[in-house]
Amino acid sequence: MNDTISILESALTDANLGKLLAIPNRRVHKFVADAIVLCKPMKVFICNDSTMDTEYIRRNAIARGEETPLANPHHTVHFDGYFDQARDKERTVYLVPEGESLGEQLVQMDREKGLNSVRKRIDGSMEHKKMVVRFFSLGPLDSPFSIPVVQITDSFYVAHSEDLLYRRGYEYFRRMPEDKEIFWMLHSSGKLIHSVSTDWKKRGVMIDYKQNTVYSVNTQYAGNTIGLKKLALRLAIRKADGEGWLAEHMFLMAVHGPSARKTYFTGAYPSGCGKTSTSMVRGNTIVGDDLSYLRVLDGKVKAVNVEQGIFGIIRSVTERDDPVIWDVLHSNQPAIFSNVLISEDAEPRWLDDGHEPPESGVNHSGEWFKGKVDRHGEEIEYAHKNARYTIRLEGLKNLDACLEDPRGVDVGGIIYGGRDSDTWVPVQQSLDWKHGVITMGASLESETTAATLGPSGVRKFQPFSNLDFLSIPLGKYVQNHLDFVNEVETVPLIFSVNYFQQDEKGKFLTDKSDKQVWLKWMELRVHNEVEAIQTPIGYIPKYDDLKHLFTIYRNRDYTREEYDAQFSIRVPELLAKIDRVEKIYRDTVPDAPAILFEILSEQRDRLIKAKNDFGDCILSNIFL
Ligand code: SPV
Ligand code: MN
Repeated sequence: MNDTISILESALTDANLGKLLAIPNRRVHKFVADAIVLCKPMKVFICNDSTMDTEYIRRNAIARGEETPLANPHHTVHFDGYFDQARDKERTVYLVPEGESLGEQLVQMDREKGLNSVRKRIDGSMEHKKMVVRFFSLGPLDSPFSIPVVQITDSFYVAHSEDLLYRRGYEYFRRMPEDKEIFWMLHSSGKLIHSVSTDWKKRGVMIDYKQNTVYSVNTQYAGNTIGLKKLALRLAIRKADGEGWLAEHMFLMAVHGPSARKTYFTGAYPSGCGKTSTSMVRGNTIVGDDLSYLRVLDGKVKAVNVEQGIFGIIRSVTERDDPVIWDVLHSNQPAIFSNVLISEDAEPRWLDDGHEPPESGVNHSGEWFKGKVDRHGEEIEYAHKNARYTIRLEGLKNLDACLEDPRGVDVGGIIYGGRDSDTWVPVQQSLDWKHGVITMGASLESETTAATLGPSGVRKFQPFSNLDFLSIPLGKYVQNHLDFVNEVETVPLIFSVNYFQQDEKGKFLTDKSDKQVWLKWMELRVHNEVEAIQTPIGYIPKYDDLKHLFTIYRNRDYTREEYDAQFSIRVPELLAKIDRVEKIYRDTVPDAPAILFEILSEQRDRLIKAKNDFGDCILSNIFL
């Protein structure tokens, strides 16, 4: 009998051993055995996705205090530690073998050193705990897109969240070929006091891409712990790089056009910049809100949602603005709320929920009362800005019928959007694919939000909204985007949007709900059913077309003054942006493709000419 089996036999009950060995894959057995030797769990639970097993996970999340039941019996709340409320970019590190480098933009360290360090932290981390082993698929099952993942964790909250967010894969693991590439995730919350990770100063996410393995330790916040979300994305980007496809931080939705036509769009916006809310705009249908895989199949660009649920920011979700989400969050659909406040009557409360703020309750700081301050004397809000809800997509009224299509949906357009107060217009189309990849995707900047640790509101370089998750040198990644459509007949159009444009006094120039109009305009452009103005920065909508769309979809008059304020071309800001972006690529991206600099410099020349002809702030109509 080999080592692996004897380790499993001594650590697992017969029932659990039976479930594990029913998966005929020796690499799976070995990963579990190695994790047992390292983490030394008191017990091991293998989840076979039966109702009994998935319910066991949910019940244990509650019994162990990782989740607290709410008045609605299908709802729970999970709290992360006070200092563990967002993704920790600095402590998310690639383990790079000697002689390799991922470029200046990515946090990395020597692989051997990193492995030693993380293994030390995770050694014995489950001594008084139970280890949970789960099997999932990223992307639909039995599809060219599927990637199987094994998740090991000592957090029932993580295992429960994944049950809502990902496709269960136990049966898929039983039937897939033994040599199928697998992603491996090992997580421990570490030492817990009151169910919260206490060693957060020693937290870390270590990505060992050589072994397709990610370690996460001493943290609970989903963005640092849910292996299938951003941890697997980093491995998927490398796999995609090797195989000629794209793994993206993008929503996927169908915009409904005339005569019930459905046109699919992906959209890449940094965290907290309207990605989920765009994918939920009413009158359209959602496939996914956060992660998409894009492949060329049969000469077409096809996409799937990597996930089957939403881990969405709950701040500002209101009955009026987000009726579909609101309904699900007030229904019998399962939901986990995180870092909201539990009111005296066991209801979840979040910031800007459209009701009077509460006076007291329990939140991520413990017992909360109005006026409570932290150790620096700063007032603690009643819920965290990055508080979230976790739900399955299946309960949404606006769910698109193609979520599980194993061949994906045809992509008509790709949208890049950031939080950009002074530069980009609300919507525009690139001059062509390469222009879109370089001046929109590769040039994206956005002001920071509460989704990552550190100050909010600081303008940051955010290429493709995917920099946080990039696991290959940035230049290579840009080149992959440029090359992606080489064999494609109908190339998707590329657009940019900006919902955060302000005037000189800091007033927002557009309303949240206007995104409906921008989407419908883009849909018409994909089918060449509306004209546009060719400007130095791209194709911009004509006033009359927007006026018409505002009447239909917003039921209001859209004035020429609004249009002029929103769609004027702000030349000095655009030139400054090109300078900033170009400098980053020149100084820190040695493998940046030459064409990137050519396209930026052509755009700069067009803008300087326009400035000489028409001044600093140019009405789009001048280019008619
Ligand atoms: C994001 O921050 O982009 C999210 C949530 O989608 S997290 O799981 O933290 O990545
Ligand atoms: Mn995201």
